[in-house]
Amino acid sequence: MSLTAKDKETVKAFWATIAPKSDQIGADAFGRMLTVYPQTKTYFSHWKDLSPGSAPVKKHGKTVMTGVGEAISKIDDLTNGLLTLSELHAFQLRIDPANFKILSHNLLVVLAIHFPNEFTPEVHVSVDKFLAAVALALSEKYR
Ligand code: HNI
Repeated sequence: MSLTAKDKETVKAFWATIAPKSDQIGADAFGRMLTVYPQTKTYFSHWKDLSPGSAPVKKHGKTVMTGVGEAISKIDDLTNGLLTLSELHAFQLRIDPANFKILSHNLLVVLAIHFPNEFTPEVHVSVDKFLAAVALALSEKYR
């Protein structure tokens, strides 16, 4: 299930298209994850307001999208490229890696809502593969 050259090209082109709305997409996806999968809220219990659209949710949504953008720049070697981020999530934050899939799912949903015309089945499959590869790379340090 590795990314083909065509997948990489598709992901990069799509990400360039969504770039102007990146912050909003991050915030919506992250806020949606906390609402639809409330078990994910345990990691953020130290925040005052976990409701969709709140200041910390917006801020962290932006942070996550920065991470995804970084992953795109390292798309040819995600395991090494995301090593530091994997260590952080595994050893410091102790995030159950099942949550990476949950966030990916929410990102796909929000991308489809914001870009119904651009989010074709072809884009969907490549972005899904890419996010699965990112989740795998982030899980690397758990072994
Ligand atoms: Ni995640 C912090 C990227 C999934 C919980 N996360 C970060 C940071 C980045 C990041 C970047 C900031 C790092 C730093 O400060 O150096 N996270 C990503 C990416 C994904 C992801 C790219 C998946 C695509 N993180 C998740 C998931 C959870 C998660 C699924 C939990 C459900 N992340 C956290 C927490 C922090 C965090 C918790 C620290 C937040 C804080 O309090 O500042």
